[in-house]
Amino acid sequence: LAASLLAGDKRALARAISMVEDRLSGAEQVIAEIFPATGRAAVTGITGPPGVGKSTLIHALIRAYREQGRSVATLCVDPSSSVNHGALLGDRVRMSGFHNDADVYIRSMATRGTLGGLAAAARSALLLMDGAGFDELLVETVGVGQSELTVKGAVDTVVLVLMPGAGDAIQFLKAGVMEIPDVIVVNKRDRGGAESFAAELRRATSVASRGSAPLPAILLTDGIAEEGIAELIDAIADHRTYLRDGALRDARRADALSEAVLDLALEEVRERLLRAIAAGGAEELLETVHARRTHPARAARLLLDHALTPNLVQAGRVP
Ligand SMILES: Nc1nc2c(ncn2[C@@H]2O[C@H](COP(=O)(O)OP(=O)(O)O)[C@@H](O)[C@H]2O)c(=O)[nH]1
Ligand SMILES: [Mg+2]
Repeated sequence: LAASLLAGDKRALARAISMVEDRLSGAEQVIAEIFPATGRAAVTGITGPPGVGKSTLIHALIRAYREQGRSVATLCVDPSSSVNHGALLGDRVRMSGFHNDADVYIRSMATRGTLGGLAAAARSALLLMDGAGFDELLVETVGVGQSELTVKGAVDTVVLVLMPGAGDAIQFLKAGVMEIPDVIVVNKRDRGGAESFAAELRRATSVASRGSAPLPAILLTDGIAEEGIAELIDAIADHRTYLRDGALRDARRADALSEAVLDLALEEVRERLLRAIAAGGAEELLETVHARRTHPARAARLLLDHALTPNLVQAGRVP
């Protein structure tokens, strides 16, 4: 499977992503084999509230990148809906124009268990797309504020999509609740009020400056008429140049990988603890806490030691 995936086989890619989603045991082995070949794709996150036109813009971006001869894989991560939810289905229909293009791959991913679990699955899916040799990876995530940043670390360039009247976003930006994105798109400019909204955004982002980083480019688009798309592609390219010239891209990616390792380790610790507790390994210890002979912080440390000690497994206390 890994060999087919590395050769660019989209069916192998689809299967590997499903394995990741379903947490099948072979998934880790596939990732292990393709991981050395990753790190080549340029990754752009397209984020923003529901209904602003993210999917529509991604559709236009795919077409524009294909005109440049670049292959494109997109991942739509929606923590709020199941796979059968209308929004995702709508995405599929809207994007089906690329069905016969071997250099386009489109995938949706909905909630599985925890948000952390979804973020981990999304990160793995991006690695797999990268390994399959796609030049451009576009990740659609939903939300404003902090909730949308689940895969931020795995993304080189963050594009925030808004539409005129989305005043919440301006408040979030001003208050520093939301990190300032690399590019801001005011979509649905055909609806009016887009220029004044963009001006407000310009003020908000210059107030909430972020050190030496340049202010985000602010662009107006019409996703349906596909207007402003070339400018958006240019703004993304400019941000890439900025990252490359400052050697920031590799530093960011290194940070993201470190973070991924830490996240996975935390998840593993959590799972081992829960398994140890489920296996009854903590009962006696907890009884001593109930009897107030062991205080909670000490019990927690003991539990952690037990859960992380492999010979407990050998002793048959943890399955
Ligand atoms: N008037 C107008 N409608 C748009 C524009 N872009 C997208 N839409 C419509 O807005 C709705 C939501 O678009 P969608 O791409 O699904 O938004 P998403 O939830 O952010 O992915 C759809 O009905 C689109 O046809 C635009 O530039 N102008
Ligand atoms: Mg969408």
